[in-house]
Amino acid sequence: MNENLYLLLRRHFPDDPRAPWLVAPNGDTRYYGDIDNATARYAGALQALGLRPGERLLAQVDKSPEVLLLYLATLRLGAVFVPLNTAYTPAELAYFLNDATPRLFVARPEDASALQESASHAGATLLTLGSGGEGTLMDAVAAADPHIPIAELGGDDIASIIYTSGTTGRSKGAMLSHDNLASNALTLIDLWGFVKNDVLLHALPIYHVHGLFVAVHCAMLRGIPMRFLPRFDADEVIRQLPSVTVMMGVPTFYTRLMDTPDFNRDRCRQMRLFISGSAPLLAQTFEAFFAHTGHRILERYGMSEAGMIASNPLEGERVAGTVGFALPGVTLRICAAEHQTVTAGATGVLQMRGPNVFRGYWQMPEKTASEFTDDGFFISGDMATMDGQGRVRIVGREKDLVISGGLNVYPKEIENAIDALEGVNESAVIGVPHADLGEALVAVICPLPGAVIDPDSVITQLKSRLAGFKVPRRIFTVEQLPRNAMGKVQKNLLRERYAQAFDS
Ligand code: MCA
Ligand code: AMP
Repeated sequence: MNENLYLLLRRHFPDDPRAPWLVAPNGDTRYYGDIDNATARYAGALQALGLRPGERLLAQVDKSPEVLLLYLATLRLGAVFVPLNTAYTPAELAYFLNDATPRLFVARPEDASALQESASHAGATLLTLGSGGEGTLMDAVAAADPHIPIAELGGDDIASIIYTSGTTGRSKGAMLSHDNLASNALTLIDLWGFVKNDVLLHALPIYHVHGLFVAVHCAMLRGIPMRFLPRFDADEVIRQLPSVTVMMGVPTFYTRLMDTPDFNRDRCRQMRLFISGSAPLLAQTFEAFFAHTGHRILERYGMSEAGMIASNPLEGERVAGTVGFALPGVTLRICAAEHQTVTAGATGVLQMRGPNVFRGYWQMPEKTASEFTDDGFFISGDMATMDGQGRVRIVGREKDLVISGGLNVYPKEIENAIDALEGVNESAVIGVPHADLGEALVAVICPLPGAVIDPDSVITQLKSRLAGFKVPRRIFTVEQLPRNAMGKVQKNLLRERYAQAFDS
């Protein structure tokens, strides 16, 4: 049987070709009945440009319906879709191009000249796609042969590589198979009770598992429309709420909505479900949202390496501060050192096994092996507890990771960039509480003797190298970083010292 995910999605398209698929804020609508012809043409273009099964297509493009067609066409061809955060700078892009070695690289038209050299160096053909559907990709699509067969694939074939940052400062590409994506989405449409008359509000970026796979696959497997916003904008979301039934978001979406005057119970009257994930949802946000709207946000837990892993129930109690139970088919356990399972309620590292768990890191077999136990469980790096009923609470992270507005930042990468600046002896980057973003970055810099650090200049220099969300929002200078007896920087002390950095 051909296990190409595109075929699974296509089997669930509504019978009515005029069933809406994507509806833009201005009402422009794309229809389910047009997807198959459009993606056939895109696939014809990609093949003519040299893309073969198993080869990578790297895309750093603004959110638009065309990007979803590009993704679906890549699946059709059996090639591997590699989406990248649009905030990455050309310097960061060079790394991804050299690591993924894509056959094709699709960039925004305005970025093309800055990226051409890196693309050529990596052996990739550069194409452009603008948010209005303009660019050289579309010229190729217009001229394409639309009669390309759908690639015959097994479930283990790789559909996508999602880059996640790493503790060493080097990003790793998590390889997700057609079966990983299909099994997770099939589970979620039942678990979250998607029905034919649902409408999904889509305000997430489409370069992560959350916005691209969880949201889009759930909608397409039920054949329902998505209100497709270019980005999260609280006013636009509030305007759309009366015409949708389900929204997926990161906690920042919910705090921003509550900070907006027009957001009230009446706007949410016909909502069936608000889902939150990618970062911890504070119990106070959960309670405030309930008081504000009468809705209990359904919190779930996921990772790029495993899609959705645990979820609060649709029916039954949604408990603030917990992420609910393992998804059907997923086995979770909490382990202490040497992978011994701890007793119910005790804290340890969350490990998982199931059809959702990825096929390894792209070209990093040793790293992959070190993140799995001998009996095949993936070690998440999240600290958690599980009660006697199997309800999971994420209580911390073993990995040195900050999650800001739902985006992951590994401090090591930022420290490396700061340490390379003139006058810096060493630095430590931490995440501290931030009302809007959950956590925000603070850099504590120890200058070289006699050097003076200008925080504004540090920020300006970092912005030219790193994506904006990775640039610390506050910079402090100290004479010495606190260290323990082993010489390790005591970040817990720094987090305490700067805990109020963003209190207004
Ligand atoms: C933007 N900025 C940020 C962030 N986003 N700073 C810190 N953290 C952020 N998340 C900075 C920009 O660099 C810019 O800085 C300024 O904020 C304004 O940028 P803008 O693009 O206008 O920001 P925004 O529209 O307000 O975006 C905030 C956001 C967005 C809506 C929270 O970041 C977002 O949509 N986050 C969701 C991410 C997501 O989908 N995560 C899922 C991955 P300056 O002004 O200095 O230039 S995790 C995942 O997939 C797993 C599987 C899971 O469990 O879901
Ligand atoms: P990413 O690498 O971007 O896929 O992010 C995955 C990480 O996000 C997980 O390992 C967790 O640390 C975090 N995460 C996702 N969902 C939640 C949640 N509901 N509560 C707490 N942390 C979460």
